[in-house]
Amino acid sequence: MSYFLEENDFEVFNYIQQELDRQNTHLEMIASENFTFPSVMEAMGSILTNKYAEGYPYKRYYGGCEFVDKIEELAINRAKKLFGCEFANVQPHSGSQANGAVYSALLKPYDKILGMDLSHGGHLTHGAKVSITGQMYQSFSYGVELDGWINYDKVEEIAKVVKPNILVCGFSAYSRVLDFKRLSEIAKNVGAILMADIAHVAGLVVAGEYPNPFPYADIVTTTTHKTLRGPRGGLILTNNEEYAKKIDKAVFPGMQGGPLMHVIAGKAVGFMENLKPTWKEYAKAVKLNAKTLAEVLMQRGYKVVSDGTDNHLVLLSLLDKEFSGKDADLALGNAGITVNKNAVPGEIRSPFVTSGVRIGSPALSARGFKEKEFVIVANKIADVLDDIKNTQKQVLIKSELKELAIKFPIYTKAIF
Ligand code: DSN
Repeated sequence: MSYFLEENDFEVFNYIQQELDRQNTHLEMIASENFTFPSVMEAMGSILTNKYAEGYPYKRYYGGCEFVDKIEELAINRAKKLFGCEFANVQPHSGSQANGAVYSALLKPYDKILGMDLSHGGHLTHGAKVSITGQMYQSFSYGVELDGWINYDKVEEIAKVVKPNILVCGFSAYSRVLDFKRLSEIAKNVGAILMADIAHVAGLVVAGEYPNPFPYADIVTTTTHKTLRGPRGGLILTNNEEYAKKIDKAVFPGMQGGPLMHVIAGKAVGFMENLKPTWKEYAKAVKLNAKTLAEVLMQRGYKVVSDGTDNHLVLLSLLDKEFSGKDADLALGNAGITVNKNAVPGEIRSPFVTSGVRIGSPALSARGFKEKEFVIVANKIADVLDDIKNTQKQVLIKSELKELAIKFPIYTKAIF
């Protein structure tokens, strides 16, 4: 009997090979995506997927956990070292699960969440009405000003009226630094817990390239696959022992059953990469490349929300254009540049259409693109948008960018 995918299920194998080709030859600029390390994929593709380990290290409901206990312990210790905190739960299957577990640990149904509005750059799990977090709890939101910046005085005014149990800060589409100190003062003044969801910027935080929400935030959540470049998954951190105990219970047995031990091993391996001195170079490049992208786009006459970026993403506003975010997303896709349409401050179109695109630097930085290449890419983006109906130009740019992409190979094989 053959164990290999190619011989056992050619259909799936074949699509994975096509996806390998897509990842190698297109320019991946979705701000929340990245290319993880082959060592992380090796751990994720390992026999650890076979093991049930409900519970926590050395307190399991199953036998045979002596080695997975060590692996989870490594992941926890590395996470604590990276973020400089006392407690870590590495079991959430995703960022949404992590946020849901924090709420279920610390809130009663109909308690109040105050988070950033989804259409202003927040996340579904920050209390959006279409999410369970906006249905099970009373949710309220703050946003950004028309210039794209958060006005903390306004956040404070809203917090004073709402009196939330949890104030959530963090974002999916905000290109500036958050003032965690000010947010913690606002939270304290209204008796709220401050939860910072740093999914987008965690990889910059651990490199010292973005402020660490500790010691200001009571709880920090993140995904492990965005700027952190680890496996797809979630993580919860705190310095508060009482919260930590409640959070552990909320993750298991509250929300999840068996932890994904192969992913937890991937998290441990990813955290090891984040602890290396070379990680700082990567994080610096991510920021510099995003800044370069914003500058070139502005020089080419495009409106960048907040007139620049302090992190890994650029939010391009197309409010002054006749075409939408959806049109831009499609045209750039045709030219081999993968981005996503995104709402912008002062949005006039539906969430399915929008007037903006979100463009990120993490994945191209992971394959070694530097400022020089980002200047080329930013100009190609402007070339496509300047002449958005010209599909022939898009085909030509796609082949030029493919030439550029293959000079920076990322993976030689798809299956590890
Ligand atoms: N889907 C993620 C993003 O693109 O930002 C958030 O979960």
